[in-house]
This record gives sequence, structure tokens and C-alpha cells, in this order.
Amino acid sequence: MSGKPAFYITTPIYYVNDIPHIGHAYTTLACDVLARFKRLDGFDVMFLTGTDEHGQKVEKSAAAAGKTPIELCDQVSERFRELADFMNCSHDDFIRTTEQRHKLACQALWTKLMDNDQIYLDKYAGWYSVRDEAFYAETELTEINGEKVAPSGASVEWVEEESYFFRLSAWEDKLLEYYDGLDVTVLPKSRKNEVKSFVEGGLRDLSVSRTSFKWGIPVPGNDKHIMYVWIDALTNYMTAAGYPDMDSETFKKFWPADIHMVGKDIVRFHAVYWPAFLMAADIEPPKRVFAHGWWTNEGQKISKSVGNVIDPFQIVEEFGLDQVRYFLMREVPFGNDGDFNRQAMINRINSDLANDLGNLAQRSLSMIFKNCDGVMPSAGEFTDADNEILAAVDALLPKVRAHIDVQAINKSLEVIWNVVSGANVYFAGQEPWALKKTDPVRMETVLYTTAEIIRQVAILTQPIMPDSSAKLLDILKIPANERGFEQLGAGHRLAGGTAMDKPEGVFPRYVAEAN
Ligand code: ME8
Repeated sequence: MSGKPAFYITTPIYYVNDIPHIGHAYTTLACDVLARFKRLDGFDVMFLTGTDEHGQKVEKSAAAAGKTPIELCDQVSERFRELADFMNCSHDDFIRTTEQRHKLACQALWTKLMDNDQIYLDKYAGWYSVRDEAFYAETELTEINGEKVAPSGASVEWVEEESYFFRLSAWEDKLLEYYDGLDVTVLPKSRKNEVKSFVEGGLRDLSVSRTSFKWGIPVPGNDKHIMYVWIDALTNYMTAAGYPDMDSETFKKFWPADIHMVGKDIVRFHAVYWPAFLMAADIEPPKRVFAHGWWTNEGQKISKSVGNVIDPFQIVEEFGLDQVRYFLMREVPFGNDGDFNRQAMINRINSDLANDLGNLAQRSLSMIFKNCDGVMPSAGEFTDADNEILAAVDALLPKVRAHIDVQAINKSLEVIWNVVSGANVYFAGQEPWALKKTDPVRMETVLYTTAEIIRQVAILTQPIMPDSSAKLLDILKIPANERGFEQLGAGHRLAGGTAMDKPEGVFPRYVAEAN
């Protein structure tokens, strides 16, 4: 294995009862951006996504569709895999909880928890929501039209059955210590406080098995019981790292995970239950759980029943893949809720991409192609104006990295685009088209400086827009092994004298089709 530092990032594994929509695409995309960034920044990355295929909800959905559970799982899991590929995600593994490797991991974790006296057999009597696959205390429920509902709005049913319990109540202090650990954080801060107060409010032991359905992983030694789908689902993160072989190179290298990326709906499972299960099994909990916000569609909650589910395949067809990737990562402060709005998307495409970056690249590179015989000119003496804009682009990496380290993906783009705007002001102010006649040597320096800015910006935008950034770097004839972040800064300036490809516009304007 390489001596590079390790970075392990995961998406939630998605339920196969629903077709993939923009919310799922968003989480996977954010992880892809972070994974790509880390690879370019010298890390050995493992990026995991997949599908959550067990439980009562999936069993019921399959029955309603007239399929066996595994038929439904095979079909929908494939659709999630296609979505990840279609969005150009660079995952290293795609896990399905119906795989044998996962069954072994779950049963090993269960056995370890039993050996550590963390699980006991008793009887559960309480509320359960199949939609949320969650148990709720009476005090958490509200009443709508005389019916009890969960905080999520899902309906609940009364369950009374024999069940194994996990001693969650014993882990309050350890969890609170874990949240306060220096490197271990649940982000953003508001979510961390939410989780802390939930734990401070007192934890009850958690029912971790059911006897009323069959579709899941049997409890070792008592197959009347099926493991609670969340203990099964969360374990996927360890399965993919090689658990139960904790001595394997992969496990030693990648565990504990650096980031479990999740939507805000499932923070409790990841930041309370999961670290408690792990600590109870003498395994290190994750270094970070990041909970991002929720997308709405033109102000409305996205839901199948409202009929406003945004199909990522369709919006990519319409707006372009890198355009959608850029919009989703740029428009909303990462962690906040966001609204999917067509006009906002068109504005971003036309202003940030077509005008700011696209025009700058197209104008400067085609001037080089036409006026310098298609060969990258060398720079003459740099003026203060050249040095100023070069210094701005040279200083980007640490700023971008600082934002990425706290998953502020939108802010990382803001600082890059500040330099793109500065470069536009520079280019317009230097008027290279006028210099063509009056001072061709100076024109060459201005074009060279602009091309160097484009080189660095294109290297930095690879995580967000892999195809478009590659096109820019291809035009500049930057070899594939010179596109890492170690190539940023003043030490690796563009070489003059290199023949370029004829520049083609990389960021077209979005023009609405006339009806
Ligand atoms: O919860 N906006 O799976 P799930 C933003 N199987 N993100 C959204 C979204 C929206 N409108 N809708 C969905 C599960 N998401 C479990 C997870 S993990 C061990 C098990 C994203 O199919 C967001 O990441 O319901 C959310 O947490 C996830 O999809 C829920 O996917």
C-alpha cells in the first residue's frame, strides 16, 4: 500500500423502496467532490456508496409491487448504481446489504456485542414507524386527526414482541465525551448541539431485533429474530473496510472513517446509535458525521405524493452534467437547506460558468491560437498587475483546502471565483486585443498570465467539474500526471513554446428552447 495518508468517506446507503432523486444525487455528489479533492491533494481515498436493502419497509414495498424482495432490490439497486455513474462519481466500492460479505460483518458485530454483554433479550412494547424504520417514545409523537404521528410526519404502529435490546442507556457519558473530542465532530455546530441535547435528555435501551418480518439478517444463534435494519445498515461502513478482518491492511488503513456524510434526517442514527454500537464493540467511532441540509423544489417539500420529485437524469440531460454539479455545490451553503429553482440554475450557468470562466478561457485561449501561431507564448517581464493576479491564484490552495476541511464546499468555490472575477478585470484592463498592434510582446505576457490562471483554476475545479476542467487542461496540453495539486503555485508555471489545441468553448450559455 502507498505511504499516502488515508481518507475514508461514505454516503448513506439508500433504501431501495424509492427511485433515486435529486436528494440522493446531492449527497453522493458532495462526497464525490470531497473524495476527488483529497485524491488530488495527495491522499489515498476510499469512497463508498451503496444500497440499504433489508427491513420491513423494503419487504412491504416489494409485496406492493408484486415482486420478491430480492427482485426489487436488484432492480432499484442497479438504478442507484447507474445514477452514481451517470453523475460521474468516483466511488471505489458500491455495497449492497444483501451481499454475503455484509451478512458476515453484521453477524460478527452482533456476536462481539453479545460477548461484551451489550445486548440482552427482553420484550418491546412501544411505537414503531415503518417509513422511518425507527422506534419512537410516546413523548415524541404528536396527534393529527386523532392519529399518532412521528416527528417526521410518518405514521406509527404499536408493536409488542420479544426483542433483543442494546444497552444504549449506558453510553450517555461516553457519547458526550466523544462529541467534545478535539477532532471528532458532528457538523455543522447546530446539529451537534441538537444531538448533544438529545443525549443529555437521557437515552433508553434500543430494541435491535424484530420477529414480525423475515427480510433481513438473522440474529446469530436465534434466527426467529431479524436484526433491526439500522444496525444492519450502519455496519455497511465497516463491511466495505474489510470487517470483521480488523487486521487487514484495508481496515487498519481506513478505519475509523473520516466522514460519514448524511442528510439531516438521519443524524441520530449516525451520531448516537452508531458510535455507541462501535464503542460497545471496542471499535473506534467515526471521526466526523456531517449532516447536510434538505432540498425543496421551488419552495415545496419534495415528495412522491406531491408529484414534484426532481429526476437527476432529466436535469442533467437538460442543463449538462458539470453545470448541475456546479450549481448543486455552489448555490447553497453546504449544511443549509436549499431550494431547487430553475431560474437560479440558469443564472449560475450563464453568469459563473459561461460568462466568468468560459468567456475568459475562450477569449484568451483563442487569441493565443490566432495570434501566437497556436503556440503558448513565453512571458516577458511581469508588471505589478500581472504579479498581483498571479499571486492571487498562487495563494488559492490553502484557502480552498481550509474550506474543504470543514466541508464548506460552496465557500471553496467562492474563493476560486473571486480570482476568476479578478482575472476578468485584469484581462479587460490590459486590453490584449489593442496590444496586438502597439506592443505584441506585452500582449504575449498578458495572454500567458491569463492562461496560467486558467491552468490553476482548472486544476482546482477538477473535483467539481471533472470533464470541463479536463477539457481546459487538454487545450493547454497539460499532461495527465501534471494535474495534481502539487502542480499549483509559482513553481510549476505553464511552459512557453507548447503547441495548443484549437480552443473549443467549454461552457455554453443556456438558452431556453422556444415553445
Ligand atoms: O435514510 N434533500 O435512506 P434514504 C437532500 N437507508 N438530501 C436528501 C433528500 C432531500 N430532499 N432526500 C434524500 C436512508 N436525501 C437509510 C440510510 S445509512 C446507514 C442508511 C438524501 O434512501 C440524504 O442524504 O431514505 C438522506 O440522508 C438520504 O438521502 C436518505 O436516503
